[in-house]
Amino acid sequence: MLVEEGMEKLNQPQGSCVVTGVAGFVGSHLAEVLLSLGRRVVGVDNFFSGKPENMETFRSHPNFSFQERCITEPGLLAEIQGVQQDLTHCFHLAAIVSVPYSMENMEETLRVNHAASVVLLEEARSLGLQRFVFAGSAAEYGAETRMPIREVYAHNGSEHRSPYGQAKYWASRAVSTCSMGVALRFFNIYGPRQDPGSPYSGVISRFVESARTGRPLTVHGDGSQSRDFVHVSDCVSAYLAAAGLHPRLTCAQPGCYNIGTGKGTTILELAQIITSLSGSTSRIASVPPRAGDIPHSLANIEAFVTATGWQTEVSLEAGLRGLLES
Ligand code: UD2
Repeated sequence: MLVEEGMEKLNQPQGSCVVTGVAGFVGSHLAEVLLSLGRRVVGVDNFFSGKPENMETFRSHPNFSFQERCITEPGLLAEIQGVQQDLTHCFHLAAIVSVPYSMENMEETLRVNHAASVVLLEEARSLGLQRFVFAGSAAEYGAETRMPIREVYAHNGSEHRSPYGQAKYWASRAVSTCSMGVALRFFNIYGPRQDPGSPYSGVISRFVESARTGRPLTVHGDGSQSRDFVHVSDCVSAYLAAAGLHPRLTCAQPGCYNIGTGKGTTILELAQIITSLSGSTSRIASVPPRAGDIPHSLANIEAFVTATGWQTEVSLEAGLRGLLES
């Protein structure tokens, strides 16, 4: 649908896009859609957590080129522009993505997730790019208890629970106060290619893998904690709208926006939906609560919906069915 609508725009002059973190779960989906809309994409990744296989569907696309580089390298965008002179957009998704890793590597996390992001933003501005879109996070709200969470709830005095949340907040603040910057604060993203491999992988990827293999779905605590699960394809649409590249939606004004569904699901409900949809014989097992877990996380998405006309299109049930069938 998105691709067909985009085809109408193919004859218009188009610039190239940089996607950092292109070998990651979300970055790879974004690159795929940008290419299908006729954009040229320069992907950047250092494979710290990204994987070459995530790029399989577009690695040899004629409009795609890849730079195995680290975002902390100064002058990165200028160098890319030296080769690809028509850069118009930078989607900055590369980051240290593990919250537990950030706890043990605070300095590195602040350097990569905050300092390098600000340098990249400055470069994008001085090179005259039209838009810099940043992957922020619900972690920027720290221990917030007011639900649903509005963008203004994150502020300089917020109590962040990890260097990851702190760094994302500082970077989002810098991006959203720049005249070409949009920071998107994503809640719990799920979808194809999300790695189920570690205890801190997204709960949906873990539960789907367990249901498939007949292992128990391990629910931390009583399962009454809830999250706002948003499908990766809706996140990609949000990126496009933030950049003014969505064929149907209005371009977002610079600023900071929540991206979620506005609907909460408890972890116990989630486990039940997955076992029921999959027809799995896996049982649901209760394990001790996870240290540092927040009870609830729910986005107020009014700001982005009003700014762009964006709506989520994939219900949790449809998204889970898709994952279970893949
Ligand atoms: C999300 C982000 C994290 C950070 C954080 C900020 C993901 C994958 N992680 O962490 O990067 O932005 O939000 O608040 O989006 N659970 C189980 N069993 C499992 C795995 C998880 O019960 O096998 C529970 C877990 O205890 C938690 C909930 O599921 O209550 C969600 O866990 P998660 O790791 O998917 O995501 P979250 O919200 O902790």
